[in-house]
Amino acid sequence: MSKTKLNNNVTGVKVIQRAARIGAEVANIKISGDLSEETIGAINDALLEHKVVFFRDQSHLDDADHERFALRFGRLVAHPTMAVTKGTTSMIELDSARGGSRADFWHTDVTFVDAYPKIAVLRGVVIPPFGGDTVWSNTAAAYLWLPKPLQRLADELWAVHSNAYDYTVMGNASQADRQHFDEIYTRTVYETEHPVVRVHPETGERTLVLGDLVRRFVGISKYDGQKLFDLFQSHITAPENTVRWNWKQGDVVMWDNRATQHYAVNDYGDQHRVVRRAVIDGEVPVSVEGRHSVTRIKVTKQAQAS
Ligand SMILES: O=C(O)CCC(=O)C(=O)O
Ligand SMILES: [Fe+2]
Repeated sequence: MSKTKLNNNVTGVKVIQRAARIGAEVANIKISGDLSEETIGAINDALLEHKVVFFRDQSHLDDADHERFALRFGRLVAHPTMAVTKGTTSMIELDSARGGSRADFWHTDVTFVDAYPKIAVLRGVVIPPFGGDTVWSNTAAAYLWLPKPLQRLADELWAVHSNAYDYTVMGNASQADRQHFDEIYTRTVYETEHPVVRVHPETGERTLVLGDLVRRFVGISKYDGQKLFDLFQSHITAPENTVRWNWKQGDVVMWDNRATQHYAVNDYGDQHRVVRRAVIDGEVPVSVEGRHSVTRIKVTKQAQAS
């Protein structure tokens, strides 16, 4: 049964749960950079509890308003390799008309670096009449619902995440997508080791850190690693562990990037779809034993060539 919390007395904000394990709509709110501390606090609480929050009808926002709102949750950071959207200080644009802009694979954003973003704020700029939903999964619930022996196994594992293009994963990628990955997305190649289980710095929950940027597990053969990856990833992406959002133009969606993965469904054909994203600086993950993630490799291609 869907739970609707009473309006928050101070802020008037209403939180409407969308699925049992993840996702809530935040209603009765007009997003801006000038919201009160109480309202920002109420949004942050809803985000920590539900992992992804949805705001309808925010068409009044331009890029500057979007960044000012995001700034209320921390420091804005540019993507390590992708170009900043013109006129913004840090945003990226994903435009379906350009190669490499359909994020149709399960991932947490930017896990190829150590302190990957803690929060992302995504705005629907051009939304097609059908298709183009996004799905989010709860990586804290995925851990919580694992049987104890599998939790203990995950606690001990570490994985290497990289932005290096894996041609075996995206066999049907277009020429434009491949070129985009080679020339822009992997202009600097990173490899970072993260614990498969990180302790969430605000909630203390244990969350699984996996997704399609994982290249291998530390100290485990490729073949065994693939089976382990499939095992844990299947718990993360199980339908009951997800929520799916049908975008309308002007929607804003915020997710806790420390406790979720997402997948942009590529079912809108040649229709035009544009979303813009601001992200907030994150913390270096810490394992259940208190060890921190480490970046092992950072190589810029221009530097290699010269
Ligand atoms: O296009 C979308 O809905 C999501 C794209 C994505 O992966 C992101 O913004 O991080
Ligand atoms: Fe993403």
